[in-house]
Amino acid sequence: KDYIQSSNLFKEFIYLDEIDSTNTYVKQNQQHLENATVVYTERQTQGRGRLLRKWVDIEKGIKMSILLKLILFDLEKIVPLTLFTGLIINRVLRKYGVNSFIKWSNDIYLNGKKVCGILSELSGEVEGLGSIIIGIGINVNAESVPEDIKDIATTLKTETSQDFDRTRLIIDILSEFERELPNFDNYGFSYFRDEYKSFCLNFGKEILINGERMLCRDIGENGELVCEKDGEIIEISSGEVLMRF
Ligand code: BT5
Repeated sequence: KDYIQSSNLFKEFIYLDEIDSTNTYVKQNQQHLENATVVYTERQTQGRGRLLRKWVDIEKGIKMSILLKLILFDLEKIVPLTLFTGLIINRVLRKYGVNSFIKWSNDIYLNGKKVCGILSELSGEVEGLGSIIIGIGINVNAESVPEDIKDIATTLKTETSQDFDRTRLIIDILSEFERELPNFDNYGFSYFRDEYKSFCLNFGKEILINGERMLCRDIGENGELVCEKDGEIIEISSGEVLMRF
């Protein structure tokens, strides 16, 4: 509350005990919500990932969505905003001493397992009148994750044996996001590219995109994945991982 009151950007924080999905909630209620409203829930019954995938609800975590009305941005900058968000979360976790990395485009990994996912959704048709909803799910203080995802997912607690103050973590993420947003707005993703690259797990590795195997060579100026396949360079835009309502 104190942070929200002193923040220039984030002024509204909505706490829900339980909801289907904070992204869905924001989408359905956005006409009545202020720019930069943060919606947080303790439990999601139908948490969503990208491309109709599910986000499994894990207790004592962070599940929240940020609504940004697009008046501030043009669409070209919106696309890498998700990468920016991942970078901010990775930076904050590292300040806590967590040895986290980014998996392109916007997953945070710890010891080879996913600890955070981000779902950005654009809504509205006309440029400048739409909005972006950035959904953030972080597995924080749970001792374990459900059996069916235990090979791919983990929690901060499991990996570090530490308990995290979730309020502090949320404040740190929102503050860092707010502090760096002007740089993102002025200079775009390229301002953060070196930092992103230094923590990106995909370099020099083979990755599977739409069933095709490619070698990841670089991260481009706008956050695109620069890949090589059969000697040919292919650029994959993070836009392809964005979803539209
Ligand atoms: C994501 O999708 O990683 C985006 C997750 C966004 C979740 C937040 S929570 C608040 C807001 N409200 C929502 O409804 N969603 C957002 P994707 O890259 O498609 O990854 C989904 C995949 O991650 C699944 O298919 C599983 O393999 C794995 N997964 C599911 N739940 C997980 C969890 N809790 N922790 C780690 N991995 C998980």
